[in-house]
Amino acid sequence: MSRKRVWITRRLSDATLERAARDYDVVINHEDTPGTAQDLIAASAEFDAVIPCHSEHFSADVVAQFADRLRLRIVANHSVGVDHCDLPALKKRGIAVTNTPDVLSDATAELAMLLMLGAARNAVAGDRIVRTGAWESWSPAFMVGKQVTGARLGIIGMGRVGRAFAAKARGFDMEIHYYNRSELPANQAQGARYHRSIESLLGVADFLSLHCPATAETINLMSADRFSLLPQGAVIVNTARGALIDEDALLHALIEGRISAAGLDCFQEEPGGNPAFAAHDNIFMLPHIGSATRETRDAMGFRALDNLDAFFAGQTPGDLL
Ligand code: 8YV
Repeated sequence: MSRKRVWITRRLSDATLERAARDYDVVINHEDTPGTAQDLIAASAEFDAVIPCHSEHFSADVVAQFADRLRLRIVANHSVGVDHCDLPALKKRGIAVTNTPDVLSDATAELAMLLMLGAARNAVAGDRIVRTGAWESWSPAFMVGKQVTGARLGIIGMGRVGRAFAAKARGFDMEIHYYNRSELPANQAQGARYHRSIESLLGVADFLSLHCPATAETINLMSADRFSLLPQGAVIVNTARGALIDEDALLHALIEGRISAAGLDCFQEEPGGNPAFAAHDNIFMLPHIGSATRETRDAMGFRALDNLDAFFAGQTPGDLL
C-alpha cells in the first residue's frame, strides 16, 4: 500500500517529525512560517492529511475553496483548541478533524500558575528593576503584592485544563469556585464550589482564571459589565484564548483599579499582542506558550500521529471531533 502523504505545517518536535517521517510520506515546513489560506487550499488537493497548529486557519471561506478533486481526508490538529477550524464546513466536505486533549493540561496549568503568581507579585516591574540596575533602595512598602495562599479562585471552564489548574491551586490552599456548563461529579470537583452563572462566580473571584474554549458564545466573555462584578483588586489570568477578553474593558478595569493585575498568555491579536498593554507593569505577558514544554510538545505530536494512525487503519481516532 502506498504511504499516505502528510503535510506538517510547522516545525513540531524532533521526535514527532522522526516518527511522522518513519510512517508517512511527509512534507515538513522547516521554515516554520504559518500556513496561508493559499497553502491550505493547495494542500487539499495534494495531501491525504494535514497536521496543523492553531496558526493555520481552516475558515469556512478557505474550506469553500478546497479542490473539487479533494484529496484531504483528515485534519489532525496539533492543539486542543480548534477555534481555527470551521468544523461544520470541514465535516460537510467529509474531512475528519481531531485534536490533542489531555496531554497539554499540566503544562498549561503550570503556565497559568506562573502567570497568577507573577501578576500577583509584581514580576514584571521586579524583574526590570533588578535587570536594569535601577534597584537602589528597599522599603517594606516596596512592591507589595496580593497574597495567593488561601485566596478565593474562580475558574471559568472546568474541563481538563481547568481541573489541572485547580489541583495545583489546592497546593496554595486556595478556595476553589468554578463555573462550567454543567456541575462536575464530586470526584472531579474535589470540593470546588459550583456556580450556576458566571456572574455569581465573578463576585467571589479574588483570582479568576479562564479555561474555556473560544466559541461564538464565549467571545468577549469578560466584558466591561463582567469586569465590574469582580471583587476590588482581583487578578485575572488567561491561558485559553485571547478572544475571551474584551481587551479595552480589561485596560479600563486595570486603570480604575477594579482589577489589580492580569497574567496573559493569549491575546485578541496573535502574534503581536496588544501594544496598549506594554505601558502597564501590572500586566504580566507571555507569547502563547502554555503548552510549550519539551515533554508536552512530544506528547502533542504523538497524540496527533496516534489519531492519524487510527484513521488510516480504518478505526475511529480517539480524539475525533
Ligand atoms: C498550542 C494551544 O501550543 O493546544 C492549543 O489549543 O493553544 C497551544 O497550547 C498550539 O495550539 C499548538 O498548535
